[in-house]
Amino acid sequence: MKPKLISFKLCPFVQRATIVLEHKRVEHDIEYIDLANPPAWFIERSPLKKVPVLLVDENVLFESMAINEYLDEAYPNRLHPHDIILRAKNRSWIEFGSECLWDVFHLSVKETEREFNEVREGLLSKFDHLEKAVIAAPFFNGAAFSLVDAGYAPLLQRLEYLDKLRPGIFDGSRHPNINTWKNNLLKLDTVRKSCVPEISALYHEQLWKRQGYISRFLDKTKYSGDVVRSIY
Ligand SMILES: N[C@@H](CCC(=O)N[C@@H](CS)C(=O)NCC(=O)O)C(=O)O
Repeated sequence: MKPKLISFKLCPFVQRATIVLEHKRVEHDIEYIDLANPPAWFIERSPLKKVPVLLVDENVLFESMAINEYLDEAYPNRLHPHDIILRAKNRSWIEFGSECLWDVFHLSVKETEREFNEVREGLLSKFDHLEKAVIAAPFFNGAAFSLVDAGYAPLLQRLEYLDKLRPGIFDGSRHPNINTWKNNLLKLDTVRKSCVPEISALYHEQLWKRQGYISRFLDKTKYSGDVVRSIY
């Protein structure tokens, strides 16, 4: 049976898994759920009530990186490095990327410019460390695309969207390796196909519903009526 991914269109953690599914051309089904109103079967089956969940026969896999490691081991063309130290370091940096993703989430919800800038500075300080670890020629480890690249592409994509709205959030001169790596990842077919085609419009709509400081930079003519605030 094909694996089935339980997804939410805007979730960057789900996108980590769809990148690997695309990259390895794994035949799979996707079911999108509304996280604001999750179905009862999902609450029942997802231990943390979070997406992604991957259903493999009767098994419920959860946590994006556990899912990606399963996909990497189950399908040909291994993405994690062979060397055990490099593999462990990649796992560490993926975990670091999850922390950065929470910063990007906070950039979307903080209400004042001051709070927004505090989160931005926290993220850029994390990037000072990441910058030294990224080879970016063209990928994190060098030539080969790996799970760590899949772990960061959704984050770098959202950062790009935010930076387009309010230029200067990301600083390519402070983080040139990350900048090159970001550009290399965002032009990959597997990354472009890993989310729904309307992702940037959906992301903007989500920013609007979150009504954080960044939403001031959206084109307000696109959003009419009363704002129904929601983090989803
Ligand atoms: N550590 C998890 C994070 C997954 C996560 O936070 N997913 C969010 C959507 S982007 C979610 O399902 N949130 C639902 C909730 O917290 O109720 C992973 O890597 O898979």
